[in-house]
Amino acid sequence: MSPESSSFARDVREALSRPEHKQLPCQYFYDDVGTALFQAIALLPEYGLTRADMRVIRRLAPELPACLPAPAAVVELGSGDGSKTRRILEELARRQPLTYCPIDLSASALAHCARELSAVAEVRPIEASYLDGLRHAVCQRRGGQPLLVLFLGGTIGNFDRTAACDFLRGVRACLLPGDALLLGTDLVKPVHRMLLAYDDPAGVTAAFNLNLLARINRELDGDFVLRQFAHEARWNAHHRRVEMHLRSLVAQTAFIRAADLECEFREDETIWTESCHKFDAGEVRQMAVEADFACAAQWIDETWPFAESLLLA
Ligand code: AVJ
Repeated sequence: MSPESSSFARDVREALSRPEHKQLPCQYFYDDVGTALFQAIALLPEYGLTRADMRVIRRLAPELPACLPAPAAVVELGSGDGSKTRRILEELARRQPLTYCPIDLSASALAHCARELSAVAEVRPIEASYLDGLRHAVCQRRGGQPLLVLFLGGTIGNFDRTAACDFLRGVRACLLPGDALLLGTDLVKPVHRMLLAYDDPAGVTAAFNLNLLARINRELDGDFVLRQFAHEARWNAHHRRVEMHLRSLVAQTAFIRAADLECEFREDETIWTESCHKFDAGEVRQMAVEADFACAAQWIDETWPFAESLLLA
């Protein structure tokens, strides 16, 4: 077994054998099939998030150089979508040559990103988790030159609110005054709009969610019968998040050989697969201050409320 699939096996085992709510970590959505399904989600009329982020970035990119000390390096948490990042790099590269360090656990995502952006910046991919990768990138800093960290796309919404604050503090602890973080967050909108975005009528999000079980079958020799699970999106008003679940339609047992796990499900029991927290713009500024950043600017899309916030260390 590759080291990658053995940590997958370990996490699946831990997550599916807990006595409380079964919960799978959402980072495992993104194998090749899951990545392709997410790209399809981003094209759905019901899922406006990715297009809103692109619009916001198109607007902010030309304004960005005037908002911060000229960074010599841009570090992206997640290898990102080439087109959003390109906008930003192009504007910053007018002032001085740039190093671009995408951080991702997926080597193939990093390779794709390097191909897309090597014409705009010197690409130095870092295969690591976000904070480990960021620490590594910070060590490469040349002669006190400032860094800009990108965390786009609203991925921070996958963390619980306290974990999101802790994460921002973790990022801040790696940075020096003069460094900056550009942070994307999806904003609260009418509930029916949010639910439709995570339960589209064509069933693309359902396929994305179910692919997690398909991936366990493929990589960990599991025997989940996918037709006996249903995709479900719920709005949790207390936590202001959309939760994705997989509901077991019958009482059943699944075997996952490579995780050495026999997993029982009651009828209607769910596996909680993702949380997508929604914010309001003031709350993001507040979180920034709590993590010892100053919010220098915020750009918001009006059609699909989504914010990019520029936070200065
Ligand atoms: C990539 C984490 C921003 O939370 O909206 C899309 C992932 N999940 N549809 C999100 C996702 C279901 C997405 N992020």
